[in-house]
Amino acid sequence: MAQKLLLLGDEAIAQAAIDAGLSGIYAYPGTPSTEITEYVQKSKEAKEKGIRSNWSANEKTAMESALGMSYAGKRAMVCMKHVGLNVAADPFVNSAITGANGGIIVVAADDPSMHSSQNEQDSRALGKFALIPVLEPSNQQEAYDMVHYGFEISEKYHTPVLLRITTRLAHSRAAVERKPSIPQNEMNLPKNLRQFVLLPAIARRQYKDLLAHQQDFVKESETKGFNKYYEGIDKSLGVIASGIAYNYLMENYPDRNIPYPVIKVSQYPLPKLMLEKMYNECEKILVLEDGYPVIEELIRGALDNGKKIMGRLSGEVPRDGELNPIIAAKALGIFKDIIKNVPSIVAQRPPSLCAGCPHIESVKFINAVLNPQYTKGRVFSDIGCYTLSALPPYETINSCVDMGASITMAIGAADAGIVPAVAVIGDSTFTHSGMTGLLDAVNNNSPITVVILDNSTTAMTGGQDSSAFGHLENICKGVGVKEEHIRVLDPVKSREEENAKIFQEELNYNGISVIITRRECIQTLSKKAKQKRGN
Ligand SMILES: Cc1ncc(C[n+]2csc(CCOP(=O)(O)OP(=O)(O)O)c2C)c(N)n1
Ligand code: SF4
Repeated sequence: MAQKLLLLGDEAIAQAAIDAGLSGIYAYPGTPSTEITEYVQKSKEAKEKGIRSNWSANEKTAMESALGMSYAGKRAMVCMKHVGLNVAADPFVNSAITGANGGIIVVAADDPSMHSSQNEQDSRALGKFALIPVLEPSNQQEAYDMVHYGFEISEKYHTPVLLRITTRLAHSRAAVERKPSIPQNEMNLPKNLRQFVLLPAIARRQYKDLLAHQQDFVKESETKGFNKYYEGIDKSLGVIASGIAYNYLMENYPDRNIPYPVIKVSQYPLPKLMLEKMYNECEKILVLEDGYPVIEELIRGALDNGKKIMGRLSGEVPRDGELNPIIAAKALGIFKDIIKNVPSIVAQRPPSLCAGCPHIESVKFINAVLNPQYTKGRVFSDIGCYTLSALPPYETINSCVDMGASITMAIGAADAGIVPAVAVIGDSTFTHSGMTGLLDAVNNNSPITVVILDNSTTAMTGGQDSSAFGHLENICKGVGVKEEHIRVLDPVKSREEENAKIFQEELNYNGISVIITRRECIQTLSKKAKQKRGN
């Protein structure tokens, strides 16, 4: 009998990849995708099978490493949060032109409602942009099954496949039935030696191949994949529900007795024949999708030819934020007020730095120097636990846009005359995408002070290894920061005055200086201590 496991959506994807002959998983952490790679890293089975699973420096390097694995004919998975797909966009879009050799699945975990993100962009749009098949599971079992199918079509059509999930699916559990394990592919180099050489003449030819495959992708969507047309007797409405939105729709019909025709969309390009059938037989169409109105916009078209299409654009569904069963019920006109009072214990609390966090001492000495004298000075920050210093009681930082933007924004601000222009960046974010900005600063001789908060981990996403570990001083020296302007400080209370003095010295220097504040995150420290004690 097939084994059943109780798995998070993320874990179902990881287990499926292990079972489907994965040879390597490449990723940079980012909520809600992190648990996929962590599951493979902790899996005994993955270890025995020799599946490679170390963290990459960023999403672009992860995507490219996976492409190298695919080049060798083996199966690879790349995982990231939605904004990570922006970082990986160059190799991601170009991998559609090279095509895959061994199967390659790119998992993008979207975060509608921005529970832990800067935006709520929808990765389906990027999948369409790259012209590749997109899979969008509606539950954990489907997430598991789609990984097997995704690798199959990736190898059948020599295309990367995008698997798009959202937070609630990634982070909720359900029983998942496993399939029998498949062995890993043997090394099998591309027959066409130029497949991965995107010189214009080759790229033009391969782009035509990709365009020709679009019909195959639609046929798969229409007939062999995960899209379904369910008949209904009441044709006053047709419902299109994609991914987890199908789950939310069905939660309103516990006996599964929905009167309207329903298209469950879990695969793109969209199943054109199914859409045409619904469009012709139903008076109105309601589109439920978690994220952007991708489907709604496509079927409405630029000229909206009359049939009433309801969804996020027409206002029946809120334009932003994640969906849930109540929003689906309201859009269907069957909403009954069943919301219970939220107990006070689950009331929202503002996030804050942990008591004893090393970042606290760093922002304190920054504030101690900047606040009294430099009212026009600004602190450009990056993304990490230290971003919380935007909030009271510290209110230290003035920006947080994307990973790496602290140093480069400080460069532009200094060019514009802001004095002092300070950049604050974590160790993991520095090696993700701060290093190249530092090189710009060196080449411009920008008068900026960069504070690298080295807590020896990627704390914000749960304490994954940091690629920066043991390398920071050498990287800074290597890109050309003068050795005497690389200062390493211990961010502890007893040294606040001394640290403030050094910070002031570097602010006075009219060039690029780097201050590394080094003390381990207390959470990873206590995790290690617990592991040592064996509990
Ligand atoms: C492109 C992108 N990838 C991943 C993330 C998720 N993420 C937010 S902060 C962060 C790294 C934090 O590490 P670090 O800079 O060392 O700071 P710490 O949290 O340890 O203080 C990550 C991975 C993101 N926001 N954007
Ligand atoms: S997890 Fe670590 S780095 Fe983040 S706030 Fe807590 S102690 Fe600070």
